[in-house]
Amino acid sequence: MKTRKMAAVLSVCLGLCGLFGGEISVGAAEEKTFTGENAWAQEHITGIDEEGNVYEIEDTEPGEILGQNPLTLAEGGQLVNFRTKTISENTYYTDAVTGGDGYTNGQYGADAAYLGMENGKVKFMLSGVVGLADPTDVTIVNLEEAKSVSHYEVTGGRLIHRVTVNMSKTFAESYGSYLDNGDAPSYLQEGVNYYSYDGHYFYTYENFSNMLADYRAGNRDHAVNASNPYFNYFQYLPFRSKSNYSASELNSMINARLTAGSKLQDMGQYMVEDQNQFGTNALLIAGIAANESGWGTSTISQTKNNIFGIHAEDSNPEELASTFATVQDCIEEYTKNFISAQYTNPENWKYSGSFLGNKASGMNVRYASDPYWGEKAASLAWSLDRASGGKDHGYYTIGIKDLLPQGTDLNVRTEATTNSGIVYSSGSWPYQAFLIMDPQTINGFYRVQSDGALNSSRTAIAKGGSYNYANMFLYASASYIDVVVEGTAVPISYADTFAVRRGNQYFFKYSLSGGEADALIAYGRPEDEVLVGDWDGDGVDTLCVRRGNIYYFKNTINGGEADRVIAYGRPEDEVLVGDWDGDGRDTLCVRRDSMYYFKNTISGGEADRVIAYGHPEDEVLVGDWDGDGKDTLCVRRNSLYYFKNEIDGGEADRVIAYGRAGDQVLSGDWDGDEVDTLCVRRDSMYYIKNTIDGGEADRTFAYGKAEDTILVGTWLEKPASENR
Ligand SMILES: [Ca+2]
Ligand SMILES: [Ca+2]
Ligand SMILES: [Ca+2]
Ligand SMILES: [Ca+2]
Repeated sequence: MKTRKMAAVLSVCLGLCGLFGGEISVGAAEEKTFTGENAWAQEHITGIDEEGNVYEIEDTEPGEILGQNPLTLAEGGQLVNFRTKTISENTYYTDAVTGGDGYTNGQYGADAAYLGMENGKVKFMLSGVVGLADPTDVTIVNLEEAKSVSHYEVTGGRLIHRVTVNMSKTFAESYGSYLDNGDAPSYLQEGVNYYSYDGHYFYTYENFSNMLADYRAGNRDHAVNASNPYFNYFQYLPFRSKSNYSASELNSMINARLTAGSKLQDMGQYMVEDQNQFGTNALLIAGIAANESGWGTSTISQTKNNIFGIHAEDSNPEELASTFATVQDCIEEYTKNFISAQYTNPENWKYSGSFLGNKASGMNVRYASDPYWGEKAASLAWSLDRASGGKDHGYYTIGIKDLLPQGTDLNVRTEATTNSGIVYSSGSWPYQAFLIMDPQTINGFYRVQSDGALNSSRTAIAKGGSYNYANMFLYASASYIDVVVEGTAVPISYADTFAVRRGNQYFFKYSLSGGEADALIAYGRPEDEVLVGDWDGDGVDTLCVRRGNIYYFKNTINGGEADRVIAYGRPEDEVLVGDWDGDGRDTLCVRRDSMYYFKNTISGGEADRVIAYGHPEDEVLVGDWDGDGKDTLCVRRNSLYYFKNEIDGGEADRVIAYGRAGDQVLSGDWDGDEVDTLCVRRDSMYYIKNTIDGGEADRTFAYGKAEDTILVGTWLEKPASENR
């Protein structure tokens, strides 16, 4: 087994510590060994074609090595040639920004930008990383003598990266890869070749030497997008995101790409299941699996159900690779123990950022010798997404730390203040991606999805691989993060949102938007009546199942035994829920025609208050209409609403007309200002209004099915930092 001692990894301050104030952490030294996770990929070099097919490159002998010895180079030379070795030999280098070791394989990407000699080493930029290589490992090539040079082009509105694997041959002679980088940005034109060795800033051929000068100077002044760097969405989408495709949709999408006998048949569903359990975006996992297994056709996948080449040690990959009873087992092992527990875990030495990335940052740094491994998986994710309606790309807001290789090591904290504990720091890898959960900052911080799985108090990294999207978030200073993708995802709400009930299944949604549920539980029986309230005053609403006059209260959102059972009133009573006395706990009110029997404790016995109000046929809503902390009634007659702010009979305090007589109406605090307002429902459309008056809805969206039973509640406890 070829392994390599990692040099001590020290956070390099680069003289910027003072400038970055308290948000820079000093990393600890560590020493590790590493090898590619899928060394089979070094025996069988693969590329990707225009159709997203993964094919084996057969021309893998170094042959005649193009270029000159760096030590005897007279002058000139713009390119570094890494194709100087046989396929099983990696080239190791030092990352000039982080000080860590890196590795690449010239058979997967031949050319790099030549930045000159430094302390006897060849300085280069390749796949984003600025590195220092031993002069005996590489040659220097003049731009004019290379028959193929890696570049970007716009084809059919797509940004395509053509990667050369052999500069002594043309693309037609040597194949290389054709990597879809997504929708081409508007500043790039069809018919022009653009050059970039970081994938973010593009240069024309005329500016090739200016590009090298910019790289040496640490700026991108001559790029066509000098102030607007490009970030390939799926290459920089954190793993701690969710695909919008359902299990059955991802199955169909992948199946449509397969040839008979592929091991990926019907595996999309497990990628979605494991995503929801281990926090590993299913579309990204599908992209990795497709690349690592040649869409489920590789020998290791066929003979060992190993679609990721796990433990295919390079001394004898086909022999040593792990065997799995089923492909499903392999997906679980990979998502839980490789991605979640290691590559996305900032306390694990393999972590370099929780996204596919390239050689500068992301999983690609330590995972694969192929410098375009992350871009390849992203390319296949693009191809799946593009063929299926594009539901995923552009959905999340992505922020980047360091738009240039600066080496900032950013603290990530429990709350939105520098007084709060540091849970982890990003490390000094540039271009690190953060999933920004809410584009609105709090006290100068973004709420971000945590890369590492967290303990329940969000104060430390938890081991084991399980991940909970709603509860595992942290805060990072917005001063060090630039938003490069403004997503369409609606932020998590800590006020009222919806849950859909189907039989005894409850699908909870944590934002006021459509799409897949965030949590699902089974509780009680399909015929049960269900009530929602905050029975214990902890700020979170939970369920109560009613059978006749017996009420089964539950204080957590999960199945299992009730926390409290009481008998109250009669089986035929209509029951309302509200906080009638403003103590923070919801209790019941029994209605019999126009008589209301209010109870301020969860117990049987006499009512605390009895009033007569409205007519027996009135529809009644409950809410805190004036924000005084106490719930009161609102009587509805067709499209007229009579709001009352005290619990007594007599005249309404306010009357408005809203919506149509046939509308279903819900009440809730949709915007978190502690005042309840109305939401009109028409089939599966919801029209939310944040003030008590008529007129246009503040927010409209489709959710679930017209026949669904809908519940309203605050399902998540509000974190301290979210008091805006
Ligand atoms: Ca509660
Ligand atoms: Ca109460
Ligand atoms: Ca009130
Ligand atoms: Ca409100």
